[in-house]
Amino acid sequence: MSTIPSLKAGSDPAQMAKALDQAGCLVVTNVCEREVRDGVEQEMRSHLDSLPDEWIETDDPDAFYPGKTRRAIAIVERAQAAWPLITHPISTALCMHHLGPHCEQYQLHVTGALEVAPGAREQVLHREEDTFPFFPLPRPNLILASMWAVTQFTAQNGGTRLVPGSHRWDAKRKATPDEVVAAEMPAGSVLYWLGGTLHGAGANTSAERRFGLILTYSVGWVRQEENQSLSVTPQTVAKLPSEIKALVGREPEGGLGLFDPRVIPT
Ligand SMILES: O=C(O)CCC(=O)C(=O)O
Repeated sequence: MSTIPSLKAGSDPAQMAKALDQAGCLVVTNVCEREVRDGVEQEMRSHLDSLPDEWIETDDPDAFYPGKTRRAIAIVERAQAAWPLITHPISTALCMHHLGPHCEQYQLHVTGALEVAPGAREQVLHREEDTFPFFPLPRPNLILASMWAVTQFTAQNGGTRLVPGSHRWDAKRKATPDEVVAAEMPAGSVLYWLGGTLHGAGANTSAERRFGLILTYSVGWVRQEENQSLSVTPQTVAKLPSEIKALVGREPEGGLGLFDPRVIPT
């Protein structure tokens, strides 16, 4: 039976990086205060609740997101409560370890609130790096993903399912049922996984909803999955702490991403 390593917030960052490297996934508990979680939920609520009913009630079996799943992106713009999580020291240390050696500046790749309601089926297993299909598996590591547990994550309520070790697999190897494990974690924990690790939301067979905040990071020289230039308004950019400004693509990556600040002041 595969397992997902789990460490407490105060653990040695080198131990966290090693565990993540080995298993391709890692849970860290006791990281996010209730106040921050409530803030994220409050700021994202109206964006989730205003999604068209037919998006939520229709379940196309081929769709990437199952029915009864609400998803709203643009977290930098919409949820200031999440800003400290974007640059949380644990995420920063893991990004520096897993992405830092391969780029000058890593960046935010996709941000979103993901709510899995009772009755949702499981999501197809996939790799974050499947959007870069041009390299054979196992691909070079280009992405680090995090999922902040705003509510608790359980095997019953749609907790993310992962396949530990699959970041090292070639394309021929398929996961067997006993290799797929649900990340079970109390609210306030964070799950990390590498861009090559197979994962997907679980089915929600419980009576409670599962609410997670996904924040992924990529090396600065690939195109971001979420177009941050169109997701963050210039008014919000002006208010951003410098570390987040760099992550939304307001810093050149080597010779890439040039701009003239007289066109749109940064
Ligand atoms: O909701 C989850 O647990 C996983 C979400 C996911 O894999 C995705 O959005 O790509």
